[in-house]
Amino acid sequence: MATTKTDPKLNVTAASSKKVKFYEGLTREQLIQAYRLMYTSRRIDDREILLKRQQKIFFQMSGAGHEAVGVAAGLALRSGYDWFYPYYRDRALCLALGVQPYDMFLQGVGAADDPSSGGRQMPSHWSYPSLHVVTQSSPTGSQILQAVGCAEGGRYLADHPQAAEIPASATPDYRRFKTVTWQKDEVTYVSLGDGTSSEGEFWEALNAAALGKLPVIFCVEDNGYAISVPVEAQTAGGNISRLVSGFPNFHFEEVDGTDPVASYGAFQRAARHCREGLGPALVHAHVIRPYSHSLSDDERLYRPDVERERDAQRDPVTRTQMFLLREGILDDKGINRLEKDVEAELQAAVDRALEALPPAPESVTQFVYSPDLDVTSSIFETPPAAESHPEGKKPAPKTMADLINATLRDEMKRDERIVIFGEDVADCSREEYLKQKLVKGKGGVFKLTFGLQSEFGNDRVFNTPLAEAAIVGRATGMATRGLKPVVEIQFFDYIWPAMMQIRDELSVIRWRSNNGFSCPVVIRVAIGGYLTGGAIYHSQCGESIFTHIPGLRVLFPSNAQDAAGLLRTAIRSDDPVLFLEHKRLYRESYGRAPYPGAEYMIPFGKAKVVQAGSDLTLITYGAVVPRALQAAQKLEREQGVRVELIDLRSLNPFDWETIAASVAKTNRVLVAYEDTLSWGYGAEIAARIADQLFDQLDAPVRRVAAKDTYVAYQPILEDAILPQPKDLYLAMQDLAKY
Ligand SMILES: Cc1ncc(C[n+]2csc(CCOP(=O)(O)OP(=O)(O)O)c2C)c(N)n1
Ligand SMILES: [Mg+2]
Repeated sequence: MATTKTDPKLNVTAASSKKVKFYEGLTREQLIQAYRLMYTSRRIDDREILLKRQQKIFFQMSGAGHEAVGVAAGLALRSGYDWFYPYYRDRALCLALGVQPYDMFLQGVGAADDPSSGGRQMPSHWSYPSLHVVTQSSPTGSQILQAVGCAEGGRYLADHPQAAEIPASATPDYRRFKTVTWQKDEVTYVSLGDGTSSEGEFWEALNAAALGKLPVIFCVEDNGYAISVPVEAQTAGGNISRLVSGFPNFHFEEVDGTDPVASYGAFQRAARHCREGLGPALVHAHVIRPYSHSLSDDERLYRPDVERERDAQRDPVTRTQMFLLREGILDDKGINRLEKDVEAELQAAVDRALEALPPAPESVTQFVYSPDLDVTSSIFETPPAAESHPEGKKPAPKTMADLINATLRDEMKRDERIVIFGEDVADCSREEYLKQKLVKGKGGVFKLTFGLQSEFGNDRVFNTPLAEAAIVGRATGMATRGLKPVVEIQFFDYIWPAMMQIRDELSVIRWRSNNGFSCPVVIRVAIGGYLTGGAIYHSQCGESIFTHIPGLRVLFPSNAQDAAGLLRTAIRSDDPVLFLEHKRLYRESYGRAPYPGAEYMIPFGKAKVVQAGSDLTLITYGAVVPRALQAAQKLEREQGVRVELIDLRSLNPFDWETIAASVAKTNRVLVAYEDTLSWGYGAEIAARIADQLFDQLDAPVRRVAAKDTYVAYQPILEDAILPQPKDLYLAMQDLAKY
């Protein structure tokens, strides 16, 4: 661990002392260029503020006060080589990396040609694929874990270069649509504000980066405020450097971020530490915020003039100008010429941007999902392999758990970009125990990943810290680089810390970057109840919360063969997938099957008609399928009512055609699901049927689901809460009477 501290009160004039005459290695030309970029950045902010007041743009977020540290990072790191997760105040960094002012104004006007998002995101939400600037969002801090994953992805590719290859003969999969690049000594930069350092994801990211000795530079741009909250009310002790100093493997810098020369030195040292493979670095840059938080904020409400004037004395733009004059690098005339040049450039850029065309309204649903690989297409429809029984003996059918494990194994053999991680998914983190055959290995609390670490090594299958946001956030960063993380969330009940990453990042990255980036992660989750003692926190469903998210595919198989076929399609697809595995079905005797082979796939959005019938349609999925079958068979036996049972198995997309065809035949529908009744998944299905198939109905659309409460521990209560075959039987009997 190394720490370099530059006094934040350091006056830039100190740079004229003999010792730092080399300006930390920056040439006079580079210093002039740095000033030009800083000045440009500030003037873009001023221009935008004017345009906002004239209602020609719709939002403004300034980078004022953060120019020096941004330019320093941009000069110390390599555009299109290193990777960047900048936050909204990093305008100067983006300019230093090569973004043009015109591109920034295109963002402001929301133009179709805005390279960051095509008018989908606010300005200052940077995304420039060719420069390796990865699409940013508005939640402060959700970029940090992804940066860690990005660095992990780069390291993995450097260690497995053949993973980047796309086998010519392969059935199409996501790899065809990803250009994968990496550098052995690349660095990932990520920045955040002082306030954002309070987010839990920041600490999860520091921990993961330190554990993995990953080449990430965390830059905390500390302007002393998070909107109106001052740093001493935000950070215990008022200084983030002090709090993070215990993390091992880090190089720390605390620097005056209004001084471009000192900041450049800090970034040079930080980058060297990372490039040499010694671990991550954190640059804590003290900056200022000369304008209010945003145009919606008036800082005079909580900051007195005296404090604002004190800040103004450290303004990086004026200080750098003074520095150039004092050092004799530019004279008054030179400064004037440079500033006039910039003004003319910006005027031309604004004029052009104001002429730019807006995006077409018809384009709004473009890039919610992959435009290249349609998961519902027949490419993903392959037959199960023919069974061969050399000794004439049929092998015992396998459980869902067995087939998921076998599918993961075969896909890992086929595609070296697949990495598996999560809590307890490895066989044994202390690998030497496995090597010495002292232990057999665990492979997941439900043993779904058993044997994979032993077979594929611990850089492809590994345990993570107990941090769900980190699991999904790191996976998202890796997938952005072209890997295929297949991660596990141990229990659906504990997916919630990852919700920000799933809802605001994973699912929306393709859309918000206008197809500039994508991250087709598979998240496997053990879900559901009927466990006899599972109680509130090991029985939850809640799939509709995820089917409500555009951009996320949601699957919920009810039997072993479907699980294998759908998981394979999920892994090969180009979209993020939530793969829900019902715990109760893992080892159930219902739905066992022989392994359908290493190429067996089922397209998404195709339901399975479990049994055909003419009197009533029962639509369900997951663990309700065997219960529904039981109820339907009893109803036919006892009352001669023939039920068509549809197992949706794919919840988003879902198979409307099969539903509509069945309802046209039976004219009666029951929708059943294990989740709580109100606002559940079946509510949408029922509403669509009522809306679009009204003419076909002879009876009301009915639902059977869990009571609107929590799943209790005591089995008598659990039975009363979750839908039982008896409930399904009674509802169907009632509908059949219409
Ligand atoms: C997760 C999240 N919570 C709240 C907000 C609203 N918000 C936007 S910026 C901000 C303050 C951020 O302060 P800081 O991290 O210090 O960055 P600064 O704006 O000062 O550079 C807040 C609370 C948000 N965008 N995201
Ligand atoms: Mg701040």
